[in-house]
Amino acid sequence: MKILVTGGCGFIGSNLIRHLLSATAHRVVNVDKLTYAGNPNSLAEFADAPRYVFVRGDIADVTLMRGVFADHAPDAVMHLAAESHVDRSIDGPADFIQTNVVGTFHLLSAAGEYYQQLSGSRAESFRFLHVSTDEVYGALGAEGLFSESTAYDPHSPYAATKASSDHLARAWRTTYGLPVIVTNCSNNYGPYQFPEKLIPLMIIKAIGEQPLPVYGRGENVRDWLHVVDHASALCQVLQHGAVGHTYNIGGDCQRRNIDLVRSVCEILDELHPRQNGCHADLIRFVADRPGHDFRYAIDSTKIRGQLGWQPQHDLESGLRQTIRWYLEHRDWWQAILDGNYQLQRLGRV
Ligand code: NAD
Ligand code: TDX
Repeated sequence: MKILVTGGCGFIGSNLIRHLLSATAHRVVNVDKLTYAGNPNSLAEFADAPRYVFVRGDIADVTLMRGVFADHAPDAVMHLAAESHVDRSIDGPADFIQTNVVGTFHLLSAAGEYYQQLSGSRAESFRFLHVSTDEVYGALGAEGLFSESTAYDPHSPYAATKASSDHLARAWRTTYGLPVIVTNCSNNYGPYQFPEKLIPLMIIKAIGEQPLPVYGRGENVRDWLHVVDHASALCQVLQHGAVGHTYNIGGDCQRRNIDLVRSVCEILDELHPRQNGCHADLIRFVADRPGHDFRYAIDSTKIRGQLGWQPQHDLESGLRQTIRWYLEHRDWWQAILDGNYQLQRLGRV
């Protein structure tokens, strides 16, 4: 099968492509605009792989996307390209609307036109997998879980644009018959995550002996899933998911932010001890995020029961492996801190 992955130079996309090229026989066409979050270094080992093609491009460029479909004739789309960071969406929502809403619209249009030209078994097996987030459901109080039938109630500009893109994807199925499946996943962690997100930010700041900024009192709760488990869930849904269905993906692993940050500190105390004191001494409570959703938690009964998926990583060992990865791959994140990856990705150094 040839799979068109969008956003494949990002955190989840690069882990997904690594999984597709290492654990399956699929071919991959990766379309990525290379925004600040797109980093070809994350896929450096596949640069010349025969089953991998990289196209630098914007999903909002419908002419380019039509050309990609015509040239590469994919059997499926896994759509991950997005602006993904909540704090950035608060400071500047325009890019989020442009990529997540307008970009998804143009991608769906190009995919819909391409799908109309397919026939027979190729049309029957074609899938458009739209990858989304649990943030579309809003915030939970102390009790409850998000299920596939929870009403949408997005709060941040990021969540609102992802909700909008989910609705567009579903509309392309009901209106134009595009075989769409939607997934909504909880917070991911693991290797190659851009150091603006909580876990890599804390690891890198702690290694650099810098303050660890925890929003509010650190009581907000997130439900954590290792990125490799997300990748395996996406492959399972692509292969066996029912067209028109939604699958929630999560690791049944809720943690208060402060407890998670303390765990990161404890593991670092062991793997990378400070000369004086422990890493938790670096924790600082800072101003809260505006509109900060209190708790996310996913009910993943459907994907576990209907598709037989289950995560392979528990948080303790996954976190330890992730911290080890950041300690052993300083080059990857130091280039980001130095701004050099921007030049590397443009082929200038
Ligand atoms: P990321 O920010 O690490 O990567 C996004 C990628 O998309 C980058 O490579 C970027 O260059 C590319 N991109 C951005 N705009 C583009 C455009 N207009 N055209 C082409 N490429 C473009 O994001 P991520 O954390 O890997 O998230 C991937 C997807 O998964 C997103 O759709 C996100 O909403 C969703 N998601 C993320 C999480 C999470 O915890 N990170 C959880 C659930 C769902
Ligand atoms: O410095 C920080 N301090 C802090 O306390 C940062 C960056 C975050 N936080 C808190 C805010 C959240 O409660 O940690 C929690 C996690 O924050 P992020 O890593 O920014 O993730 P979140 O806002 O939960 O969104 C993530 O999960 C859902 C991804 O960024 C989204 O793309 C995904 O859809």
